[in-house]
Amino acid sequence: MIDLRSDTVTTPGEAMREAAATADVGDDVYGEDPTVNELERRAAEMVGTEAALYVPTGTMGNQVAARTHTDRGQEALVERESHVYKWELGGFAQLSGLQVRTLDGGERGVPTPEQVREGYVEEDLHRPGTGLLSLENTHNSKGGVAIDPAKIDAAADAAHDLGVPVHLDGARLFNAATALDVPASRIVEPVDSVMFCLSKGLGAPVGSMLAGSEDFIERARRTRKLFGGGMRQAGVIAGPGLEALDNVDRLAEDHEHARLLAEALDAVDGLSVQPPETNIVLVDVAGAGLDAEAFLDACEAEGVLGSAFGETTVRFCTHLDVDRGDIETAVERVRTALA
Ligand code: TLP
Repeated sequence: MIDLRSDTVTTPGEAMREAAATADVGDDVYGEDPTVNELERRAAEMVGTEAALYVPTGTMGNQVAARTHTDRGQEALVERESHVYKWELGGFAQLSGLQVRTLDGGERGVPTPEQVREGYVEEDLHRPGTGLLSLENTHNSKGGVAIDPAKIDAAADAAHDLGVPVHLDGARLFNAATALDVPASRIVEPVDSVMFCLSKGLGAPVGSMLAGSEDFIERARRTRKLFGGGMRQAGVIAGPGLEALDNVDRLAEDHEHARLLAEALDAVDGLSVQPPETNIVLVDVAGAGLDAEAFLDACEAEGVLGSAFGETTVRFCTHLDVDRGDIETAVERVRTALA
């Protein structure tokens, strides 16, 4: 089976298993796990922030950030197709008591400064006040598009001018940095916190990082505890996380595979493919007279897995566990599935 459902499906290789087996550990709630401490130090260094916090999942990283930045009852500005809005169980409302106001970030999923200003609500006797702007890069739902740092700067500056802090869901931050050929720290520069996942394209079995100022991370550490994310001898999972940081340099390979996949599938009758910018390929199957589920069932019968991303849209994701040969085989199988 060639599994292109997500870049989360990678399994840890020998080096990661070895790192897990040999990690120095301690109780991380006491701040005594040397492997976690090293991971937090390196992660902060890589994104150019003062500090970072190891969290079990990307969802927890985003939710901890929202809770740490805001007061209950405030509003959060989120993009209408963003992961925090669509796929985190309404966590901003459930876990932080936030009222969410959605902004339509258009084709690339990034709100303009005008939209931020229009969406802002000033606190008064009747109105809750805006407590957060949340952005996403790469934008998953829009097809893994890598948002130009200038666009992030503009939205973040507009929020800051209104005294609103900015969080970036950078689950695939390093994919964005690779595609844009800028250091990740450049993308992170204008925001107050960033979450990035170790468990996606970087291949770790588990874990994400939340990064920001020392003061923010100190408070986020308390929020993580509140959300049940205070871990103990977490070095056994942080060890593979450190290995994952070494996989940043190979993300370009995934992007190249996505490009090859997209080109080949676009040439198939009935399929229309958005040119990918990173490792996510969105395929519109309407022209084949199928909906996404029927198309995916046919693909699965031939040995290829993808995800439904809309009525007639399917997502294929390239990752560490598929090579060029797998991509070529996948294309053949999709052709057979449609025949
Ligand atoms: N995304 C998953 C699914 O939930 C859709 C995937 O397969 O792409 N932010 C973004 C932009 C994400 O894409 C994801 C996961 C998360 C946050 C949450 O990360 P986890 O799964 O670690 O909680």
